[in-house]
Amino acid sequence: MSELLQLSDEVREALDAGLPVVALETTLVAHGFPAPDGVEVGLASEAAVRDAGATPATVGVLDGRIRVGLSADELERFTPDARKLGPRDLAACAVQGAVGATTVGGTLAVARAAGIRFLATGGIGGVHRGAPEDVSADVPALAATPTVVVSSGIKSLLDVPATTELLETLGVPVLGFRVDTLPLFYAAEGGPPVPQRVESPDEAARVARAHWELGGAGLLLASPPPESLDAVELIEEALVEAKRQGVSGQAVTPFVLGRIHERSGGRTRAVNRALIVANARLAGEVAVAYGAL
Ligand code: PSU
Ligand code: MN
Repeated sequence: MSELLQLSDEVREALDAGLPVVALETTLVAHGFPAPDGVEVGLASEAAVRDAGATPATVGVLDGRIRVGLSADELERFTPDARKLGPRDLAACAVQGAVGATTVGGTLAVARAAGIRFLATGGIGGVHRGAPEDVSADVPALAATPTVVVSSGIKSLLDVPATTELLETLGVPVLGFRVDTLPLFYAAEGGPPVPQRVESPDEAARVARAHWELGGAGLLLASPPPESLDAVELIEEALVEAKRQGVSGQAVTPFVLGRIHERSGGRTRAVNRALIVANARLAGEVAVAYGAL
């Protein structure tokens, strides 16, 4: 394992000392934004984790190793031609020496191997609209990994009600951060009610600790975007376009995000960036609070 998994010195020292560490993914660096914006979003997320007093551990596959903690130069290598890696794709990518950007699911698999308990993203994957057989590996990975995932809910281009039902089935707690309804990625309002609400990073950390004491695994901490945008029509248009062009599977999310970023004149991109950075900060705060329990 030590050959395959390579932790940066900073991440290794933080983990060894029991200091707070937050895992960050690289799919949104490579595929979530038009290049080269993703790298800037990745760096801003790392800075937000540091601001909160935690150590960022950005995950990706480079040169045959699964890397945890990347330099700015290394982050630049996550270009749109990088592979998109769910949990099942990690091994082949490493063995084949390709550049691989990890999704939330892929990052969770690595976080578990490295012993990291906090992760931040924009919105998690889930059940695709009109394609109930296409369920993001983010969901089972969350159900299997003792980690707090901070996101602005489920990406609203998906079937949000079906995904929340699935999270319940799988025993994944969904905590609304100072909200009673699930944020809808770009939009703060309009989602289904959350089963539980928490008021502070400390409360979220205490719920996570109790859940883990009971043998539970992943928790979703859902935080509304700092600026809210109603993108319902744009999303519907982009989904129709994806279907018309025969886009399916792993390609749907990047296609739809790209399309709506373009169509909104960059407004969805700005909101997406802001919520990702805010979630990174909150994940850092929860990690710090957990360390202080
Ligand atoms: N959040 C964003 N932008 C993204 C993603 C999340 O704001 O691009 C990525 C994450 O890597 C997530 C992935 O794991 O989208 C889900 O893709 P899919 O639905 O194809 O599993
Ligand atoms: Mn999928």
